[in-house]
Amino acid sequence: QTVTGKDRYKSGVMQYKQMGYWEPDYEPKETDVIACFRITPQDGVDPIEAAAAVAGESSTATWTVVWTDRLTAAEKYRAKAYRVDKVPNTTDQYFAYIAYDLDLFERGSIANLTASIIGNVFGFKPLKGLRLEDMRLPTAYVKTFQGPATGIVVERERLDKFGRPLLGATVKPKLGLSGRNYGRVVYEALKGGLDFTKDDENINSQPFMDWRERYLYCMEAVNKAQAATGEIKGTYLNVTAATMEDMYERAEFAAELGSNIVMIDLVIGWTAMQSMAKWARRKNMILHLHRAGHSTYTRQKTHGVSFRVIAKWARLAGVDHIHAGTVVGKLEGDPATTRGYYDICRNEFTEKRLENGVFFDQPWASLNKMMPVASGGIHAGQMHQLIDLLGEDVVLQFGGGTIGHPMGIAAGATANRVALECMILARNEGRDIVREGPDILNEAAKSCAPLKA
Ligand code: CAP
Ligand code: MG
Repeated sequence: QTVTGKDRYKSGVMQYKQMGYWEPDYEPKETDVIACFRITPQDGVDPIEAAAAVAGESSTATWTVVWTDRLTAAEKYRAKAYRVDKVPNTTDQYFAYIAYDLDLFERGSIANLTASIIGNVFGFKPLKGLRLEDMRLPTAYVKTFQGPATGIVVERERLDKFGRPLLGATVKPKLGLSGRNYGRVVYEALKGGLDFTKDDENINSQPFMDWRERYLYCMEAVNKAQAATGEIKGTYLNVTAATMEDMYERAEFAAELGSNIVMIDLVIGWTAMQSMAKWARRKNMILHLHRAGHSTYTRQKTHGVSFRVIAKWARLAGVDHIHAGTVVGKLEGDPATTRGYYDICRNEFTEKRLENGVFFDQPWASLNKMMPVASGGIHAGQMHQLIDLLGEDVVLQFGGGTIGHPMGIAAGATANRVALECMILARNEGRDIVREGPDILNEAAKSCAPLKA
């Protein structure tokens, strides 16, 4: 059905199909970027016309034919909507597949990719909702990015920690501690058995604690904890700031103090993230990404951008760590979808698996792997579930689950470390940790008062 007359006016001008943005016979090329959108057209709008409109507005088109099209290789540059499927069990949603020629994109720039793919189309009148579900980024395009500077393998080598998840904690309360008290939390948590501590998403340089003061006390704590335990430790110093100049200044100071890791928030934007990734590569620094803000576009299931796409962009952009969900914690996430996110972070080649929400085979062309970070409302009592669901290459981060321990911060860290070690041991002995998990924890708690508490 085509939209005509006043309906056509109501839903915006719709002639994208006619302009050539719908090509049902198109066979995507190996080098095409492909996007899968979930489209919910306005009532009465033809889903195919809606898909063509998304293809048009995310590539070359405006609302009408322009003379200057004739001065370009318009046929090549037009994105092609080539497939529209009804979403099962819905009445008004469709998956639209759109192919983009590689030459539509600048090499190695997420800002450029996103300005096309999510630049205009999400406010389009003919659509009630639009969600970018997944993208296939071809090898030729992946090769134009640096990817994570450190990656999982080298991170483990630098830390000299293998065969188990890494353990971390976000310092709490999020805001209000002085530098000195903040440093105490870091020391206690690291000495108690954690590998990392971490600044929270919203700690930068507030009146109660200047960033320099925080870095100095934190690195003193890291050094003391390393000396006390003989293990390599780290603390993610958040360098998020108002300007790139400030971020570089903070990151340089962190490097001068000998930090092995710095942290940024997703809210700084893709260009800032890529700049920091470039810096981290030069400095041999691990770069931790806190996905602060992501739920504003990932949470709604009929509008926005899925986290699997954010994770893909982040791997291209070159962060080493990325928050990717816990399944069992306080924040939204189901096992199947979360598995898809983890596969995007950690696989050499991410296979299409619709049951995990992954729509395409995704080659990574030897880009390093990102370490997923599980954080948000988790604690030692869930250790068996966390290891079962998330595997070994992950940072398990217990903020409240360390600093809220009844016997204190170091005890909280010890409880987490003992829970982790006993569970890995049991798994390596071939025990069924899902079924026996609580028993395994209780056994270990007999000789570990903090875990018992
Ligand atoms: C966790 C946390 C993290 C969230 C981020 C918080 O604290 O510090 O920011 O985990 O979510 O502020 O809630 P707790 P995600 O460990 O005390 O819960 O990892 O999903 O991006
Ligand atoms: Mg937080």
